Amino acid sequence: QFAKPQDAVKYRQSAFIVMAASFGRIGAMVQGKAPFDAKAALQNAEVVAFMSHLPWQAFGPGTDLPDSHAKPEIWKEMDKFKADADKLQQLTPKLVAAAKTGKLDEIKVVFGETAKTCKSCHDSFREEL
Ligand code: ASC
Repeated sequence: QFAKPQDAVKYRQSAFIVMAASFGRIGAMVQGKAPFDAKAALQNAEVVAFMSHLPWQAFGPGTDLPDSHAKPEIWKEMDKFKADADKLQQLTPKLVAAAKTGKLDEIKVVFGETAKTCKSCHDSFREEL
């Protein structure tokens, strides 16, 4: 699927960047740093939900490049890594559902759970940036 390991690294980093941009836009609303815009929240939640499926395929064997911020634990504990990815993929449709209610309070709850899921996987598997 990827011609070179570096292509896989670029692919997954790009996917995370797009996902984080949309998640961050919702976060700004949740934190009161941006005005609540229900339509924008839903559009961004849909991007997060779609993107949450993409990065994991790019963590194949031989893609543990030293300057990629990915900890070697990913490849040593692939089952746990995959379980963390699955957890995110179970939560993101809930973020979409919450956004569809148009209620910031509902979005806040799922946003918080989702952010915790991001963070716990980063704590286990991402080198300090
Ligand atoms: C974000 C983002 C992350 C997560 C994480 C949650 O918006 O870019 O990596 O949330 O900070 O704790």
